[in-house]
Amino acid sequence: MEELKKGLLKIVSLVRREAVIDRTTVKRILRELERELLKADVSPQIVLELSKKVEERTLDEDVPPGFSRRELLLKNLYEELVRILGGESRYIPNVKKGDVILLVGLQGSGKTTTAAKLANYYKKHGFKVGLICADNYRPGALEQLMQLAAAVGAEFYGRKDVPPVKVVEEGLTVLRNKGVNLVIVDTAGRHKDEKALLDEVRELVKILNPNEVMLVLDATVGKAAGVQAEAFHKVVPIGSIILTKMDGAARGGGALAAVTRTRAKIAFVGVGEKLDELEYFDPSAFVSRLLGMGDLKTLVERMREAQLVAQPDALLRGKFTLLEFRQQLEELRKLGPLKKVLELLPSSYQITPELEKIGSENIKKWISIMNSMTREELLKPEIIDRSRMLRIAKGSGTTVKDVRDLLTSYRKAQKLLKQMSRSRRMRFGLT
Ligand SMILES: Nc1nc2c(ncn2[C@@H]2O[C@H](COP(=O)(O)OP(=O)(O)OP(=O)(O)O)[C@@H](O)[C@H]2O)c(=O)[nH]1
Ligand SMILES: [Mg+2]
Repeated sequence: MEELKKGLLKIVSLVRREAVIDRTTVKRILRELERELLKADVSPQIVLELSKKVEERTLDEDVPPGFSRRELLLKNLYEELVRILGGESRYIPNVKKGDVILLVGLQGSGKTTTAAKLANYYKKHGFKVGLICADNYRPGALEQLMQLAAAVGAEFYGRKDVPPVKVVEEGLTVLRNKGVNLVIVDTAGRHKDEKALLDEVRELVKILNPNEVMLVLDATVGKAAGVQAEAFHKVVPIGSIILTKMDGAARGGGALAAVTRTRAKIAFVGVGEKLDELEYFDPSAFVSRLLGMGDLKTLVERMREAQLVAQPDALLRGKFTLLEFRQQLEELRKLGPLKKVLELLPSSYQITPELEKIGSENIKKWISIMNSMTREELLKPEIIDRSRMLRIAKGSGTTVKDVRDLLTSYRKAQKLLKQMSRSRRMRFGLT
């Protein structure tokens, strides 16, 4: 982990030190970033994807008013790092239904320890947790989990004389009868080969139908964690990943980056042997810390806000349907008086008198008109004929003329965006 942190800090200070941030310096900084990430055992494929994305965005996007390209570079670096770490969403067990979590992973990865840590974590969040031991291979596995269950105050079920599939079936009934509303199943990592392990996992999934399969991976293996994650993912849909032993993992950064290729989210990281040494993994907080900037999140948020107004970048490049038009108008409405908003736009953006005339009254009316359209109409405005206009006008309490006015303005806005896009591309020498 330290390796990655050191590398990224170096990049951040490089960004801050450069006298000017232009095409050449951006490229040079990103080559340096690639070197640092590779040193931290991040896989070459991810490194290239990341640096290419940051480069494109930093050179393509307009700098929102009041910010510098330097800040834009930092923001994009931050956002792309968060993205490769799996974005921001998480599994939340359902108290009412009584969820089942199945823990899988190779031998010694830390499943049993993690099962107890999770029980501890969810208990603190108000769940009544039960642990099931589905490991009848390793001697002492049952005793290990039973003791841990007692230590964290969770219910326990396990028996050695029947196959794991039977144990979990019985366990579910027994634990639920005790009022348990979150069941965590610990499985065996020891098998004669990987195929036997995966076969058993598949069978357990069939019987249990778990709400969440969590894959436990040892972070000390570095980017090899990605290969393991993919092997499991082929057999069962992995929802969350837990990386253990991050406390001692010099190559933890590589492991983190590698596992997200399965599209599973990193939910927790294990940072020690003790039962409370499990951390909820929040990619954005994590990346802020890595980049050594507590204030980064604020910067990012302020910039996002400014960009919303100044730079509908995706729109400029892609399609601009009524759906996007409505979204833009909704943003405008949120931001208050239109005139003010328009003043924020960079002067290179020619504001036509048409756009300036859009009063807040119109915005409200237009949004309600668009709310009366079908999705198909929003995506393909050209299909809106007179009879559709009539229906839409009726639905939104407006007139056919209003609908027609809206469509005219939409077309003007579309044309304007096209022009802006062209001039922008020329400014950056992209055409
Ligand atoms: N430092 C550290 N050690 C950990 C962490 N998580 C687990 N361990 C240790 O890793 C070792 C293996 O943990 P177990 O939980 O028994 O692993 P397992 O996956 O259940 O192993 P099998 O049942 O044999 O497949 C134990 O010594 C744990 O204390 C962690 O986050 N940090
Ligand atoms: Mg175990």
